[in-house]
Amino acid sequence: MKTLIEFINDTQSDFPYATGEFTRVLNDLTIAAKIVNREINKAGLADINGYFGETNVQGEDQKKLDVFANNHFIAALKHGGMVCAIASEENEGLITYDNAYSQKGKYVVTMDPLDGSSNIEVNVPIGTIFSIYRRVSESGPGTLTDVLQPGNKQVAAGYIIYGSSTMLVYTTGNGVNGFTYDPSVGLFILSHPNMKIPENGCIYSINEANYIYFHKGVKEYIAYCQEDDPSTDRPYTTRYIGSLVADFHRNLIRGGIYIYPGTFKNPVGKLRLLYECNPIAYLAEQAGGIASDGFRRILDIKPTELHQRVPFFVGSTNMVLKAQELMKVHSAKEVGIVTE
Ligand code: AHM
Ligand code: MG
Repeated sequence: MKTLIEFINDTQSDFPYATGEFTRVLNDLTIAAKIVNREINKAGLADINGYFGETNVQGEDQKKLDVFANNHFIAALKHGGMVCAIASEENEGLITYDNAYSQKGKYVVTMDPLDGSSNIEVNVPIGTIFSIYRRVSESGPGTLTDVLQPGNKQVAAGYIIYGSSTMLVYTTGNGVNGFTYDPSVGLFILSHPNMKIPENGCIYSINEANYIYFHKGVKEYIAYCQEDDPSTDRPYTTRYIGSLVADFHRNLIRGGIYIYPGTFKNPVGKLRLLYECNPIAYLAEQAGGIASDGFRRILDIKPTELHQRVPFFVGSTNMVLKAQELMKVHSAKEVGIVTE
């Protein structure tokens, strides 16, 4: 059995960024993840324990779990002192620090502290998604330029899935490895070494309720998935949890495609580039898959805003390529995507 810390130590020489500081960032993220995991497991007790916006017996306000998660990830990273700025889904602006110690941090983190949080009350898997970048500014508090880097500059990315078991899946640009949390000893144990997404898959994941708003290319891809062709295992099967981490995790293991496309109503879709699509895209590529907005590689998009949204097609290489081929019935411009 190899623990996460042993694994990081063993693989330090494999990648250039694994200084003690970088390891500390990863470690800080796992500390927060353990606390969030403990809290999520108690979510079913919400009503009797007075969570979610109630006041507890000490007179403290009980935060919603997504706020709770956000606070704990920010606190852990701040305490670690290796990160000079954080961009979080829960915060409109960039989070920076006043103290000189944290301002020295070489890294910036973008994160969605609790993705799919609308699924908490129904016991469906949810997740934390994160990216780590090297800062580009020289000194002082982190800046927007530090976090508005294209995904191809990520030093590491990963997610924690709080599911039937809790797992950390991450990459530092040298493949993808998965660690299952053993709560009895409080350790993440390497359980899924060198994860690879099958080149072909049979699962497509998309919220088909939005079908009437989809562009022709997306509709044609759905029709393709539903055609009868036993030689290519079609019709495929549809699975959609509505938790990106959980949908991606399943497709990573079994093979499949996840799509959150742009629509007539929302040309840029729903998912956020910095802390949802970029980290998942990096993991997908590192596992042998691909990720695009239907036209371009996600990791090459130059972000202009913290909470920028982007259409998202990610998963098994041949499935995403097929979807991209069918998307060509329209140009990117025609479906409202600005490519410069
Ligand atoms: P959130 O960040 O508000 O939780 O939204 C992101 C989630 C993804 O996890 C999920 O894949 C998607 O939104 C589901 O959206 P929809 O309900 O429109 O299908
Ligand atoms: Mg989210």
